[in-house]
Amino acid sequence: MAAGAPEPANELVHRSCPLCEAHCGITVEVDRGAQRVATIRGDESDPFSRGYLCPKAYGLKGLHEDPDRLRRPLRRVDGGRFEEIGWEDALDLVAGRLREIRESAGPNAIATYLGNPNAHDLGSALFMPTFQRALGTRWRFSASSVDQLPKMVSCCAMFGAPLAVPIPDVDRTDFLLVLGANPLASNGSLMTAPDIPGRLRALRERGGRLVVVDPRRSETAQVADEHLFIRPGSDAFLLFAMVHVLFEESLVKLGRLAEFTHGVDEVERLARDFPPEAVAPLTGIPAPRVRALTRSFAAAPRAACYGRIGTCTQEFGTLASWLVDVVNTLTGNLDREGGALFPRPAHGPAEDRPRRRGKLPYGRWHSRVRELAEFAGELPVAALAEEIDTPGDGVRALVTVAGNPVLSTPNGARLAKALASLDFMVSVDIYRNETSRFADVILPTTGHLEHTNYDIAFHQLSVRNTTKWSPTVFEPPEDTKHLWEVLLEIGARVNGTTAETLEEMTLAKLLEATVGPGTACPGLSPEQAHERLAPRRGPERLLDLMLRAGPYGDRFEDGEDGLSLTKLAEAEHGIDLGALEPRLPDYLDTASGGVELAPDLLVADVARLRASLEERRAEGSLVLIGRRHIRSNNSWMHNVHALAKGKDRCTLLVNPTDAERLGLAAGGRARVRSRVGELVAPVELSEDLMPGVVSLPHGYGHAAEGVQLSVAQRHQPGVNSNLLTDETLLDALSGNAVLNGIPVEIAAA
Ligand SMILES: Nc1nc2c(c(=O)[nH]1)N[C@H]1C(S)=C(S)[C@@H](COP(=O)(O)OP(=O)(O)OC[C@H]3O[C@@H](n4cnc5c(=O)[nH]c(N)nc54)[C@H](O)[C@@H]3O)O[C@H]1N2
Ligand SMILES: Nc1nc2c(c(=O)[nH]1)N[C@H]1C(S)=C(S)[C@@H](COP(=O)(O)OP(=O)(O)OC[C@H]3O[C@@H](n4cnc5c(=O)[nH]c(N)nc54)[C@H](O)[C@@H]3O)O[C@H]1N2
Ligand code: SF4
Ligand SMILES: [Mo]
Repeated sequence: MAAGAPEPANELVHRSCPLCEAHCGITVEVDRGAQRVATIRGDESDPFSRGYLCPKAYGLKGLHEDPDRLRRPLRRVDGGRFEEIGWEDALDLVAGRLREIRESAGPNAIATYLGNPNAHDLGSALFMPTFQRALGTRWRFSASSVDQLPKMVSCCAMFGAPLAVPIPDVDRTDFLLVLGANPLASNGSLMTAPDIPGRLRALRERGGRLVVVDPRRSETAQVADEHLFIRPGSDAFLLFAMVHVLFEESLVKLGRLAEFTHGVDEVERLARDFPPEAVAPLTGIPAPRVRALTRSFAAAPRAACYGRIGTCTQEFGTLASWLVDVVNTLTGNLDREGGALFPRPAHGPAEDRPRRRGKLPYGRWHSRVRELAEFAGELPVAALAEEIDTPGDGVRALVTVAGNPVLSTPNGARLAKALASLDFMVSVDIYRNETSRFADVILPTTGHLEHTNYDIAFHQLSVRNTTKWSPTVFEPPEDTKHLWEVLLEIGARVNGTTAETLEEMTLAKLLEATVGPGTACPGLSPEQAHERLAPRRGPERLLDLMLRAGPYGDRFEDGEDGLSLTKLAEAEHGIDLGALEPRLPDYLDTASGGVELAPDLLVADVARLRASLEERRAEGSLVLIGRRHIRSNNSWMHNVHALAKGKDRCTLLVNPTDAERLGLAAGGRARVRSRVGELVAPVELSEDLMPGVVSLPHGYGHAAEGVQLSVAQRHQPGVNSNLLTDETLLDALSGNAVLNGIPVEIAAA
């Protein structure tokens, strides 16, 4: 600020926006007198987001002030009414019921479901494993299996860890091939990149090429050099055809990757069955265009292939996710500047960590009813309802944490019915919504501006290495609890111990892995490190340890200028740690130590794809896909007036040709029916949809009884698209739900 300028009346707090993966830097201007948010701006000094914001950031003010947002625990009393109760009573009630059920029916009678906001909350990320262990159940579900689970499976098999996801280097690539993602609306996923519009503009301004493969001419497709319509669910065919062309036309050039990549010959053999000409009837993309696309991708000096939600939430999600990285590897773009690389986040792990080199954490146990395989300790959420409503030793109690599965998982109607039949349910949630209305107890946690945060998951998935600390904006009000505190309180009470004991256990486990002989801090004992971390507590203490033992850390050496939480917090706009750099083969944690281009699990699944190729399923049937809107965030920002106002967004988009055939008119209403359910939605005509494909966004359907979302109910109630998605349609390998490409029948209503 210039000398002599008046002091700002309001205080400025710099932190990151917790709403989506981009985690843009925001500057919250606080009116301390009124204890209100005066305004929220993009932080121009944030080295990563450089002032960029989308409209949702401003919604944080409305979220903070929302009178419908819960501040006190609620207990359901007769007639479906809820009444406030004190924290002690609420926690005792929850723990008492969970203990009873565990004692009478075993730990697996309790299930957990974790929603998306857990990935945005440091306290949850660090203490959730302790909480899950305290409950002792194997029946763990999360939003992962309606999202990126296929990518986690393929990356774990290829690179050795579920989060070893190669990230497209958008800032330096010459060719970005996007399948099934619409970052102009979503702001990027498994590709943390604030200001996607600016970054894509820069790509094209430097002469780079953007190609989008999508059944809808999405906002991203509209700014691309080329858009290819694809039949939903057929990306694995397209990608295999590209691999076929790479081999057939001798375009494979692994470069330095050849030294540590296994299975290239196996991939060549598999791809023989998928020439572009054979797959064209399934994808709807003519063979010459596939050949041209492959040649130009291979010829680009630096190229990145990137697939997201559309390529995961489909029948061959794991194969498609794998093939994205196969294309990157075969063209030498894996782990290369301008290709797809592995970030090096400040919280670690450090390069000198011990490796696991273990077996794939897949199929070690199975769900009861359909025998679906576990992955990394979780079961597919498409099985949750049947695990409750199928007689036998099923799930009797459910703990949801920041999730709304009634609106976000397939066959929401069946799940709602199942939830109503549980012996006990607790929702750790800030709203009484479509899911938590079934809970016996709702435990709200502090608001997003009332706790510190660190974007631990998204620093791991960034297009650039950066690090940023988010301080609290408002002190939490009396008698409120942070999410991590609620988790530890429940876990402790269920096991007759204290939250503090569980916290110390969590720390001890992390200390064991980060300090002492064989670690990045060999000269320090866990006891010494424990002392050095005082007086910090909670997530902050764990994060300080991770940062200090991490790749840029001070390693607890005095006088070193490495990172610690103190140093990070002083850098209030965040710290730039530089562009992504090659990390292979060192980074890999596969059993062989190399890149597994043809892992057994994926190779075995190719038979299923081949069979489907032969079937040549009936064309002409209508299929449903989803979409996202920049002002919406899954199911839960719909109660903020600034975002919810405006025209109806929950419309069924229909191509005019289909509309005419079906007798639908713009502004009219359509009855949409699938195997599992039906709904009525307003019709919007759109040339942007591939004929034969209709689109309805997810996360709506707020009109249900018992829901306390008054703004959403008034402005954008919408309908629940997951009344149509089918819990029996899965990517058979990962168990991830198919949410795109649902067969539907449509008629005028
Ligand atoms: N048809 C279809 N379905 C989909 C998708 C799709 O594309 N199409 N997308 C899928 C994807 S990618 C995802 S991630 C899932 C999301 O699925 P979910 O995670 O189940 O749903 P969200 O809508 O994110 O709900 C978040 C919940 O957390 C609560 N919440 C928000 N912040 C906090 C907090 O700080 N503390 C607490 N305690 N609670 C909080 C909200 O009130 C809300 O109840 O939906 C999936 N469902
Ligand atoms: N504004 C906003 N931002 C969000 C969210 C939100 O709800 N709203 N949700 C956040 C979450 S949890 C996530 S996971 C990310 C998701 O981020 P994205 O993956 O970018 O999600 P979408 O915008 O749904 O884009 C998916 C695209 O896939 C296309 N598609 C559907 N089926 C197929 C198919 O079979 N093949 C191909 N090639 N394409 C297909 C759809 O038409 C759509 O354009 O967004 C995050 N950001
Ligand atoms: S893109 Fe929007 S919602 Fe996402 S972090 Fe940035 S401001 Fe928040
Ligand atoms: Mo997601």
